[in-house]
Amino acid sequence: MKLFIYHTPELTPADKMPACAIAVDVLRATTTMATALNNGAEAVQVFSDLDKLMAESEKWPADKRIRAGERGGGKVEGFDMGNSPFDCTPEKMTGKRIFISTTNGTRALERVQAAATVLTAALINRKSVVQFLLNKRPETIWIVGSGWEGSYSLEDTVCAGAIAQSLLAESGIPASDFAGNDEVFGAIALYLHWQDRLHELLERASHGQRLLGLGVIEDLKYCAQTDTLDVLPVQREPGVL
Ligand code: 3SL
Repeated sequence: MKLFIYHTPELTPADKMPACAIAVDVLRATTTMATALNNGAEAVQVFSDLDKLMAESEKWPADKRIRAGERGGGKVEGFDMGNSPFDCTPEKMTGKRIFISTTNGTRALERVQAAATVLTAALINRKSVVQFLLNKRPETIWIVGSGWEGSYSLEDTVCAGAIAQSLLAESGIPASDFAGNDEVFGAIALYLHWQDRLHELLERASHGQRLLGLGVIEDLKYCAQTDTLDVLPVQREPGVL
């Protein structure tokens, strides 16, 4: 196993794909997706384009679908929900297909959806992702942060570091063989420094600040929890987890 971390979709190599790609958007898309699947959603279908989402979801029975749309942190008008994990209750999710489009997270997933195996990860399901990787041992793994409109984000890098640190410790692979790029060491160092204060880190992060400014407070606490859900979002067909 060799791990590469890319901070944004724009920084991922355009001319190749790894054996396994993991899209991360801790605030909040991949946290919301993990919660939706954990709470009984039949599938999560991901779109970067809102019009395509509308057209595809129209083909699905109305009582079996939920349209989730977020732009700039807010809910898109006319959608059933925005991008809060607190909207993903078992009552709302059970048996439903979630058609979702968010500003950055869904773009990151689309960027790597041609990889042989595609997962999404957040802090809340870090352990399930690490366990899957330890069992499957893909030759190359990319963790791709969503960032914010092309810029680096602390929360995605700390999650990449949390995965990397655990995988490195449990795989027994020497660090020099395990790390495919310098970003791996940087992400592990960030995680080790903040591991006991992840909520504080998320509050300091620029997107955390943006969400707090919108009055989104509890979501940050929820997204900062580690290893709380035993759920593994795996792509079963392009764009569908
Ligand atoms: O950028 C995204 O994909 C979202 O997760 C942003 S938000 O947390 O819903 O504002």
